[in-house]
Amino acid sequence: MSLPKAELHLHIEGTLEPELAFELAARNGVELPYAATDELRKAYAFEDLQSFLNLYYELMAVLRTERDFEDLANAYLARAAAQGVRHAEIFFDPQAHIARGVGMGTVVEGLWRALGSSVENHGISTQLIMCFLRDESAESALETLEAAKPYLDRIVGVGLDSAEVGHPPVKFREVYEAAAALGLRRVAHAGEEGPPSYIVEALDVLGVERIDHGLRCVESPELVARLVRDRVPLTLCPLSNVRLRTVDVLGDHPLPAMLDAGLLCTVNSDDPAYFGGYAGDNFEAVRVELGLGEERLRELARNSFLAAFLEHDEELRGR
Ligand code: ES4
Ligand code: ZN
Repeated sequence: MSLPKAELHLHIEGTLEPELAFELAARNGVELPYAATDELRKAYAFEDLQSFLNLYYELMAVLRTERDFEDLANAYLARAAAQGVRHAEIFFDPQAHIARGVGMGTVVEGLWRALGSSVENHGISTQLIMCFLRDESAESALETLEAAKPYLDRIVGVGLDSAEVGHPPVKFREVYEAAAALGLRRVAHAGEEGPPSYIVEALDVLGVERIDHGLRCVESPELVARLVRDRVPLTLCPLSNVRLRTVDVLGDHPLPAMLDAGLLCTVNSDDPAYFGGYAGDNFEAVRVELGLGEERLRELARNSFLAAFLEHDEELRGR
């Protein structure tokens, strides 16, 4: 579906399609424990967030050079453009690369080779959001922010991702304070698998402007009322929720009720190579499976520009 939209919840490493993974493995002499793309695709039957993350981190081994990150980003941007994405705020996970000996500079410079010319080449404006891995230590997050200092002109904000349960937002208070002092915008995954209290904590302790996922807010009427009152955007990822079994089937997704409640919802693809679709595919899926009409789909597209870290004139051009 090609309704113009902004994508606000997209992990660039989660756009690694099996074909590109094998191409990069061959180029870099990296052995993958799968014979071919169809065997790899069979590994995409996930039980929960952790079972997905295991494969997501394993496949990153093929990303080694600036050119790899450039190719990865260009492949995403081409697919996103074909599905109506006009603006993309792109997450990346530097700690997952640094741990493999691939430095911050390789990742950011490589991504920038694609993002720097994305408006001309793909018709998509872009921003980068650097995520901290919440299952790593608070000290590691602080070191990562330090390593990013030479590249802050290319990074709009910070986020928090990876295994949620047992790693509450409060663990990252200090690094979020430091990020805010550097002028960085703040978002965090919360309420994907974790409880509604993690959403409250992300708002109160980390000072985030948007909640990534936020799905489990529906368990707390008090929290829903607050999110509605304060117009806090939620970056929902419907196909991701089905694949990671947060909801049983898409027809059970609370998105329609969340819109009816007045929540500022957006629809995004999360890790599209793993979860069965890009931004337009997510819009199409909620249209078909949740029976959302034209008005609701336009509202979701409008919300995506309202919730973006865009200047107002860019926002108007994006519509
Ligand atoms: C992620 Cl779906 C999801 N949740 C948390 N962390 C992530 N990293 C990449 N995809
Ligand atoms: Zn995510």
